[in-house]
Formats: sequence, structure tokens, C-alpha cells
Amino acid sequence: MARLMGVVNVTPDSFSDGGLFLHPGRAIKHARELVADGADVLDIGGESTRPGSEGVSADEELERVAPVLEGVAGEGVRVSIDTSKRVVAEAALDAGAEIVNDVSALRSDPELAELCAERDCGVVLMHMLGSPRTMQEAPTYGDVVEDVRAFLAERIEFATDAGIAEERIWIDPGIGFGKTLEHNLELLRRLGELRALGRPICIGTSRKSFIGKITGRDADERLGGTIASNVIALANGAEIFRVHDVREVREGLEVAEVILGRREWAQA
Ligand code: HH2
Repeated sequence: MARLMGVVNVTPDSFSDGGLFLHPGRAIKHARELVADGADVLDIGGESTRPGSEGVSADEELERVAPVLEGVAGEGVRVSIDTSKRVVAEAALDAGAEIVNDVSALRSDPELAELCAERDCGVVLMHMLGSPRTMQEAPTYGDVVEDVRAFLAERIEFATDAGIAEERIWIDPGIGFGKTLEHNLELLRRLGELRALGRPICIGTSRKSFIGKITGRDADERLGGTIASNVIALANGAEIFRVHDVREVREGLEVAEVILGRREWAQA
């Protein structure tokens, strides 16, 4: 069954909701709404990774996310921390988070893998070409799907060598992270090829610019494209869907699962 990861961006500059939830009270309220809308996991992040972004210090990132982590503890929802930094991940795990979602796939901070192994938490390994600052400068691949598959295979090996249990790992092709429109479309079309890696596939298409390129819509008007791309990802093997609009995408995925014969449905 599809699992929904609701995005909580505690940042001034995220590409679609920057500044909306920088105030902890607003972020906590939003997080509770996402839980009411059916989020299985809340993905809390204090650093934007939008193309061109420079990153923030660990202190600043921690200052942003700490009150929100505290505010959602005890809500009965699993929490993941969207970070590449050990100190931020450690504080989040101490505050009850169970998953580390690292867009650098354990490449940024040499100490993060060790922490994840020690704490036996879930780990999301995502593909990115380059860094957020440079990743959209003419990204090139041999075969994008094969290159992403090989990268993720290598990162799974790195993680397990560091002592992280393979069962704790989710993989993510990193839609929009060093990819052209055509790369993103090819990855969504051939997502099933990543299933050979044997780990659940997490996908993040929500409101991303490839949708805007197709529909001509701004980031806050990309819900239709977000639902369509998540339904395709579901059909092609994704299991965890990282989205801003949890209720609408959950309903879309529910209908798709019934059509695909993957979900029981009985008329009330
Ligand atoms: N996308 C973003 C951030 N984190 N994590 C995973 N696993 N997969 C993704 O596709 C992914 C991610 C970017 O989206 P958002 O958080 O909305 O924007 P920003 O980085 O500007 O805060």
C-alpha cells in the first residue's frame, strides 16, 4: 500500500512553500494538518535544496527544526529528518525521529552513516548529480536510469558496509536533482528498473519544475501534475510518495490502487 510522506519545510526559501512555515507554530499546525490528511511520515527539513541554493549552517538548520520536532513528538506519526548533517540528524533522532532522509545519500557528512548504523534508524538514499548549487548546470548521463541505478547500488553497499541494516534503506532517484526534463520523464517511465535493487522506492515529484515546464504552471499550481506523476510512479513500483499536498495525492493514489487491483474496495 502506498505510504505518504508529508513535506514540512521550515525554511525561508524552499521552492514552493518557502517562508510559509518558518515560524515553528505555523509549521507544527501544518504538520498536524498533514497527519489529519493521512500522512504516514512527516519529512521535516530546515535547509532548502532548490537549484542554486547555498545551504545553511548546522546551527541555523537545527534552530529551525528543533521546535517543530518537539511539537510533533507524540502525534503518533513517524518522523523523518531531511538533512545531510550528523548533528541535525542526531538531535532529530533524540527528539523521536525514526528516519534520516539524506539527499546526498551519505556523501556530505562523513559521520552521518556511523550515526545511522548506531541508531538503527531508517535511511533514505537519494540520487543527486553534483550539489544543489550546481546540479542544474547541463546535467549529462550515459543512460540516466542505468547511471542512477548504479549510483544507488554503490550507496547501498556503502551504507551496509558502514553497518546500516539493508532492511532499513529506502532508495530515491532524486527527481529534479541534476536532471533535465527528459531525464526526469525517463526515470519516471522506467522507475521499475530500480526495483532490481530490492529496496522500497521513495519518489519526490511534488510541485517540481518539470511539471511546470509541461503545464506552464507556477509551483503552487502544480497539483494536477503532481498527482499524475505520483500515479505513474505508483504503477511503476514506487511505495513512498513525498508530497506537499497529502490529502489530494493520497486520494489519487487510492483510486489508482483500486484500479490496479492492489487495494480492496467495498461499497459502503
Ligand atoms: N526533494 C526535495 C527535498 N528532499 N528528499 C527525497 N528523498 N526526495 C526528493 O525528491 C526530495 C527530498 C525538494 O523539495 P522541497 O523540500 O519541497 O524543496 P526545497 O528543497 O526547496 O526545500
